Amino acid sequence: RSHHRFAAIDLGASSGRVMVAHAGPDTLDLREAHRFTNRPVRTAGTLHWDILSLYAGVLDGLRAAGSAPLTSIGIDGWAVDYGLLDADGNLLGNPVHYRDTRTEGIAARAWKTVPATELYATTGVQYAPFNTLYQLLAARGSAQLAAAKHLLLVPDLLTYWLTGELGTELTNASTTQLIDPGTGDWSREVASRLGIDLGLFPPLRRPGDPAGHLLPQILDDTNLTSPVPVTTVASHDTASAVAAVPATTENFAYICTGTWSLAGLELTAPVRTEESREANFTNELGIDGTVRYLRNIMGLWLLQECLRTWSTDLETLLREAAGIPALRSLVDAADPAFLAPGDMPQRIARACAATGQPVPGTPAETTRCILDSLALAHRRAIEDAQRLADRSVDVVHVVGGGARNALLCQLTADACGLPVVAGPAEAAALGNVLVQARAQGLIRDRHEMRALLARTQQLTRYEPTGDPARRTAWDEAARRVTA
Ligand code: LFR
Repeated sequence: RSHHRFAAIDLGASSGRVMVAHAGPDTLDLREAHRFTNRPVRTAGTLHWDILSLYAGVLDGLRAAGSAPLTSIGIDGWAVDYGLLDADGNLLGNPVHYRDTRTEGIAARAWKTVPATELYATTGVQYAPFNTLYQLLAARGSAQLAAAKHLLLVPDLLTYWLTGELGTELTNASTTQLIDPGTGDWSREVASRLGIDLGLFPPLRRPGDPAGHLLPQILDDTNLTSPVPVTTVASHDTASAVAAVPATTENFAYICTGTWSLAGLELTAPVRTEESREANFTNELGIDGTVRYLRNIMGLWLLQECLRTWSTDLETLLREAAGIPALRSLVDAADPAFLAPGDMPQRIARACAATGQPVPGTPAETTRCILDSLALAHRRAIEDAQRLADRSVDVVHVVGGGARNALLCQLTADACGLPVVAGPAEAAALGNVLVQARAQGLIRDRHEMRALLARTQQLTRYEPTGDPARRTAWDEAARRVTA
């Protein structure tokens, strides 16, 4: 057979999905077998992931994948969060959600032991309150952490339940702020100075490594035909998505859009200068030892959270927003005030009022404010990345769910003054599949992966506006807001 059948489990902040793909040297098609919502739950004041419900969704998805043989399965998901296991392998409590506020003020205390500059010079990871490092410091002294034998990042936890095997996948581990992206190994000195026990992490594995086989019980539950190998993929969803950027040249920037916008460059070595730290750029690891040099931008979360308040449909909002004059009010899409769940329209209104700008009065106006602000944040990230990494790009690839948002893509092209190539929307799942296909020897390297994507996926090109007045307006807006 020239192509094989794969399953990709891809867990996002608002939904999880199980996708089934046929992939080979000339084939790449993907269909959704099952999608399930990911709804965080607050108990006793702490925001959690409902991990058993997600796992049940994964099993439903594998059942829906059909009983034809699967060559392998791969799992990717969001970064930084983890579950703890006791010595018997039982989960100790539900994983805490990165939007929980338990890490407030923790980083500032950690920096008294290891200064922020030193921490960045080693780990290259941008400051975010939820980095695994700060979560572990927040949990220090808890009975739960004291009882823990193993720590598993979320995709690694699901892999463990499916196969019984323990491992720590490297691309995701690079988001813990405990890895040195220059060596691809743990920053042992940082960990020991901060009192973090690296022994909690099972051995590192890399994309393409085997991760065991589905346990007999799971084969029974899902009607899958044995044996079904699980392959380690780039288990950080953003790493999988970057692997699936359909670039045809070297000089590209990417924006992985979903709940977050992760905007930046693919490099061969980390950039850990002071300037880079001050600009809050991160050096996460990608496949083949590449570095994902990017900035985390609050992303479509701002809009998703508004939609929860409004219960209006997105299509209508985007149509109305497209007709509203550009750049009337802008917010800083990186402002930590927007991180936690809650009344988003009100927080945006407050931010506009506090900066003396017109306060959006309707959902469509708020939507426009969000999309303009996001496009501007994309521009700033891509400009800064080029300057800090001393590289230049001539195209911006938008992948992930936001690739379907034509208004956001056009505004991003206008703001950046560069063509935007949008798609694939299911980049994380495709990157997941392609790494599995490569592990089977069906595809040679990441360049072939990208060429296959460019040949097989439907992509949409957005040219920046040629209108000099509009270009000037974006330049002025960029000076007005810091993001
Ligand atoms: C995107 C993502 C980002 C990470 C954030 C939190 O889904 O993985 O890369 O910063 O979620 O884990």
